[in-house]
Amino acid sequence: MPAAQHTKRVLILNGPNLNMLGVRQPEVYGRDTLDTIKAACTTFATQRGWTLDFRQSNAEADLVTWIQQAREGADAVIINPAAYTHTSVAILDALLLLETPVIEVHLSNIHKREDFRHHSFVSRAATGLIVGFGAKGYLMALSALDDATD
Ligand code: DHK
Repeated sequence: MPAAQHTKRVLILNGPNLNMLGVRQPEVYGRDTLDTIKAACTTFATQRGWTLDFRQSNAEADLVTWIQQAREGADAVIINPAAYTHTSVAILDALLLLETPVIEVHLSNIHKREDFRHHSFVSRAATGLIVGFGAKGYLMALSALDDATD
């Protein structure tokens, strides 16, 4: 008998200032709001029968706690750590606890920007990265999970 399959649970985490998308440097981050991105991701996930938990926090501690909880509560994590990408060993260490796929997303192409944005602590824990495609990057990350383990 095939093993019982459970619904894929995807956690999408967003770091500081991403709650300001739409008004925040639209020439860099685009005009989509986080709510619009959440709606598009929810539609994508629902079509596949996945559950989606989409969160944002300006606090590093929230992100670390949510990542720790994902050990039990999620089958895949998509994360845009925003500015914490370039500073947070704590978020890296939390992500290293996970055995699930981890996809790092950035709206902007961080390698085309200031030098301090070129380094990501988080990438050491990432299965893959999607950068520079704006809001579409979130859907590209979800799409990458289509083929990942159920
Ligand atoms: C978002 C941020 O807030 C910046 O601090 C990062 C990232 C880039 C993004 O492109 O999504 O440097």
